Amino acid sequence: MADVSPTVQFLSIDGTFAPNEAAEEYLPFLDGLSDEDHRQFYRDMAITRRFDEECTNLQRQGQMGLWPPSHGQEAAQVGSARASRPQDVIFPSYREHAVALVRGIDVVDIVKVMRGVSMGGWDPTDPANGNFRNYCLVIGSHALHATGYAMGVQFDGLVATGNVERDIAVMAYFGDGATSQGDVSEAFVFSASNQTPQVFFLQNNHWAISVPVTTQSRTPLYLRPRGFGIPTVQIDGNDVLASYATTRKHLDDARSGRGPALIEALTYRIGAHTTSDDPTRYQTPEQLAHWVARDPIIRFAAYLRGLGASDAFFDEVQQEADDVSADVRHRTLELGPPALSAIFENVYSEPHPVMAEQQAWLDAYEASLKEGA
Ligand SMILES: Cc1ncc(C[n+]2csc(CCOP(=O)(O)OP(=O)(O)O)c2C)c(N)n1
Ligand SMILES: [Mg+2]
Repeated sequence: MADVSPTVQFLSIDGTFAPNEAAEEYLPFLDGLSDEDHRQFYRDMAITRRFDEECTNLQRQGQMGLWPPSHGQEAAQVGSARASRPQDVIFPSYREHAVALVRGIDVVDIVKVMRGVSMGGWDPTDPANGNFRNYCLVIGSHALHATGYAMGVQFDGLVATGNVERDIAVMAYFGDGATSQGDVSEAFVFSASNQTPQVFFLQNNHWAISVPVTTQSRTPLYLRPRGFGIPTVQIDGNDVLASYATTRKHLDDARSGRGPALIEALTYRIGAHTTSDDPTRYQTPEQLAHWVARDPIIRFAAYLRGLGASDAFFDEVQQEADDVSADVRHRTLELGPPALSAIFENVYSEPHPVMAEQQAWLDAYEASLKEGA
């Protein structure tokens, strides 16, 4: 395959800054990053890792129905999210906890969704929520929502005006498994045809629940959208700088009217698909060890130490991460159960006789239990 280009990487596995050939064109997009920006990348990743562990524990203790971990995918998420501008609009799937954190979502709102006490968690139209749309559990469907939204941005003339504070790019996050969905292919067609201002951010974590990516595709996934006319790049998804620089370039291009792009971030789901799953049934210990050795947070910590970060910095971030997770635990325990009536709300936009009948039946049933007690 002549057009297989190497994977963009800035940081080698031991944290040395050693951009490879594919990274060269993206080097200018690291310009302007301060020491504090680098430290923020680390902080975002470490807090997300800690939050994610706490949520897994809370689910095990019966506080949530389900938890989809982000462990291992923090660099792909933080680099790309930090590359976006406030006015950009983000369409996540259900594992983008680091992106949610960066965009300013109160992460307890994610817990509410997984606990079943909220239908959507947060109001995506509230400016406080960073243009971060709701989590989407219907695989791949939000790629279409994102493309439709990006077409709307074009209709509204909010792209390529040269106003960097106003021009909007759209970014959709989805997984390797999602690329097998028709919705994603249709999104590519409409995006390419309309040259929409958007980035498709594909986290190839090598698994769609228990189905390996090798079963999903006979070709590297980043080559596929090229057939639709969408430029693509494959990156080391465990290198936060690669994720940042490539996303920055392609979001900038999108905002300035140069059309869409897809970034395939090669990463790995360390552990379970969700807390309902037992990955030891299909992940081999060797493959797991290979990827654990490429942990994105350990790699970036080594890089920061090379830049002079001290133990005091890492201790401070650990304390901050512990504080965030203690707060999440505290507020989760206070959430209580969902109201029973909630299952009838939002089924129809207006009152509906069948819903009223079912609710009356449930109320009578609940009352009968109390009578019998
Ligand atoms: C349309 C649809 N089909 C099937 C499912 C069940 N399902 C939930 S997650 C998942 C795998 C998705 O894998 P991938 O896109 O790689 O994302 P990852 O979970 O690895 O982040 C499937 C098949 C679903 N939620 N929606
Ligand atoms: Mg996957």
